[in-house]
Amino acid sequence: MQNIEKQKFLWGSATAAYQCEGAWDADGKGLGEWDVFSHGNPLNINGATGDVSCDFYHHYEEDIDMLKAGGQNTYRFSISWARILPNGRGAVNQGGIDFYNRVIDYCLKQGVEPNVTLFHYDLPEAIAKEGGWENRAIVDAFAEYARVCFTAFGDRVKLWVTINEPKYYAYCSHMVGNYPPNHRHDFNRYFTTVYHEAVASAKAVAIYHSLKLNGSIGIVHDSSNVEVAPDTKEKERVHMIADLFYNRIILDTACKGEFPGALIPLLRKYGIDTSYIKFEDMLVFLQGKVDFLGLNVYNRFYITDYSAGETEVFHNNKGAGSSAKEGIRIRDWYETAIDPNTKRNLWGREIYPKCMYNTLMEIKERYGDIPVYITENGHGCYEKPNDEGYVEDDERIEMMQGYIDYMLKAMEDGCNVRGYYAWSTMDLYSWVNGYEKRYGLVRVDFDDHNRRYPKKSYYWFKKLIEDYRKAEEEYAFEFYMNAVILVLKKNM
Ligand code: BGP
Repeated sequence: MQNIEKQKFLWGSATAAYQCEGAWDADGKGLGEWDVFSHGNPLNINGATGDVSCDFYHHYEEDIDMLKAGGQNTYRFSISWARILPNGRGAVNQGGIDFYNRVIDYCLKQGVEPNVTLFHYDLPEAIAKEGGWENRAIVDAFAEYARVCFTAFGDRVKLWVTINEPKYYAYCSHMVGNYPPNHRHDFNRYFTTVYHEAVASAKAVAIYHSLKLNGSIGIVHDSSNVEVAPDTKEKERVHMIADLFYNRIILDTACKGEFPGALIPLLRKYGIDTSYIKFEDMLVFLQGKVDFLGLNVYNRFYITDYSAGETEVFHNNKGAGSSAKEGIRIRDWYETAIDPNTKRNLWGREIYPKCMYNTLMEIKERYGDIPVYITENGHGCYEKPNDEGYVEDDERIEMMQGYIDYMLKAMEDGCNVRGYYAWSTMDLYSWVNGYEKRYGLVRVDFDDHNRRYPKKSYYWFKKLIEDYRKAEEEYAFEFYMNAVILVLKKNM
């Protein structure tokens, strides 16, 4: 299991620390920003917390067993920074190290490749209090944390991710305002955060490479390939700005080691602060190029010309309780377009499987043959189990099959995709949406000791993996036979 390069396609599923672990104050863990937010901030509109969640902390063996029995050979999870460094930096918490050692060792024992993310939204409160990602000091704190993790787990973990969705995280924290520290429409904070995340990620990549641990490291981007509605007047301009805003600030720095130059004049023109951009960071980007790209694929970014009105983001954390459609309008830049031919989920997010293909082809065109993992793809919905606790989630199956078919098509067309992770391994805390919005392949009964029940999608995914493996073997056999025939012919 240790040599990813020689490995077969990885099929697995994913979770994140705050969303599934629970045990929020166990074994020396420090306070996280989400612990504070979920305990009483009025903006936590559904009132749920990750205090217990599905209690992965105590159920990890059961979850990994289930995953393995479902034919999955990889598990993506994240480390809680505050579990490892309760104060964000300085003293290391042995309780945290021990927990992740147990999880990693159990994965390896079961033949499941761990894919480990260092930061998935859950900032230690101590760092948040210093200004979090807005404060340049976080770059060194993150580097210190990354080094502790590489040193403790790098002998066994061969797939690392620095940061999960730097852009979407900054977007929710500073544009939507639904994630802590809950700022709204704040471009200065948004760009400062994204920039510091990009620098911190590049630094962690460089540290990882310097340690020569014989694995690979990447970043996970929430892929929002920009598509412009056909009747848009200023197609090129709109596309260029949105692509800088959404994608290039992360992808160019991580994959090319270059900060997208066009962004600086754009920000200045609109009075957005650029003082945090340092000349010396350009070297950091160059030295911190990723080995692979992780893509969380949910939707595209479909836009048109700005029409009128102030900058506004539209978001729905109430599901069926709200009719809001996910979108944005940025004064003088662009706004979300509504495609009348596509469906939306109950949280107002567009369902558009073809964005999987379009994203992958765009990555290939821009960044060449870089290995890509689909680090998340899934479908959030309300669910009702039958009397046996079984959920028939046909809607999820249909949706995910569509995305996977487009992934396979992109692979046929030359995209270097190495693995796919369903979001999520089991039901878990869906951030501000709470627990009603479910994503798991395995149902969790939060009211009955967190009992696990595989859903219909779990069995569908298992069969899909089996069929894929069979095809892989047949192909390998055919390839081998053709090679034998060729050698025989040559020697005749
Ligand atoms: C991704 C995040 C995950 C997960 C998923 C679903 O952006 O990386 O943590 O939550 O989206 O989003 P949500 O739970 O908000 O519906």
